[in-house]
Amino acid sequence: MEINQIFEEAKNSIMAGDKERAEEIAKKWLSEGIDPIELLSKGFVPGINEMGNLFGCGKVFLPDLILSAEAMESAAEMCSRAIPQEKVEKKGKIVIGTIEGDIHDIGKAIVICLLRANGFEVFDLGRDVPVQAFINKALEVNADVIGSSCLLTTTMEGQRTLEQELRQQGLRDRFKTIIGGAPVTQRWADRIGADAYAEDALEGVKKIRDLILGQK
Ligand code: B12
Repeated sequence: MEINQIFEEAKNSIMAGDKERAEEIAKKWLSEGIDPIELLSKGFVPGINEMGNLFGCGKVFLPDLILSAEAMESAAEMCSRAIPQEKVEKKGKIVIGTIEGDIHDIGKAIVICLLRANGFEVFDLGRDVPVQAFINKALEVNADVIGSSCLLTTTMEGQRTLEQELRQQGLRDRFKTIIGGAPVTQRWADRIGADAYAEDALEGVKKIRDLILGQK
């Protein structure tokens, strides 16, 4: 089968909310040696993004979105497991989570997976995480970078609060910060004073590497 056709099938399985089909596709093509990052980013992810657009303009409803999200979670997990892990000394410590009030975590899971695959040590706080929990964990593990994700425009404010709290607690120079999530932009990062912004997981790994190298 042509590669674009595989991506198209992967996308369709997510849009149909067909978890079994998505798993079948992942299993088959991963075992045939397809690049898991490509299958994710060119196949499954466009499917969930398209569902988001349709949901946004009222063409599909929440139950459909939930089914698609479940299929997406499963496919993302299978692709993540297939990404070869770099067995090197840990390159740096990252504390990461989704901002309080926000339960979206599929994108964050992909970021974490690529970071781990590239030899970083990641502490995943999960989703709906209060600002102070990011700071406490970063202090506890002596993190290099704090990463926050948010998918709702309303929870973006939490990323600003994180910057403010770090400053108020005299910790702003101790950790680098990176922000991400669909509504987030470089402009927002500049406005709130975050050290970096990444549009996707691959760029996230690169920016985090730069932040850590620049720091040492
Ligand atoms: C899947 C999904 C869900 C799933 C989430 C399942 C889960 N476990 O995550 C479910 C169905 C539960 C859900 C619920 C809701 N959702 Co929703 N959801 C989405 C959807 C379709 C896709 C998100 C996604 O997974 N994308 C795929 C991943 C791979 O992309 P990503 O998250 O952007 O992540 C990438 C980058 O952003 C970046 N990145 C992400 N985080 C980070 C962090 C760092 C540090 C770095 C470096 C990079 C990085 O790297 C990732 C990989 O490349 C979006 C649509 C969209 N366009 O985003 C809507 C969307 C975000 N949801 C929306 C809404 C409204 C909701 C609900 C409020 C619906 C409701 N009425 O209940 C609830 C919110 C509940 C809550 N409190 O959070 C709206 C938000 C609108 C807004 N203006 O804020 C969107 C935009 C849909 C829409 N068009 O209206 N949702």
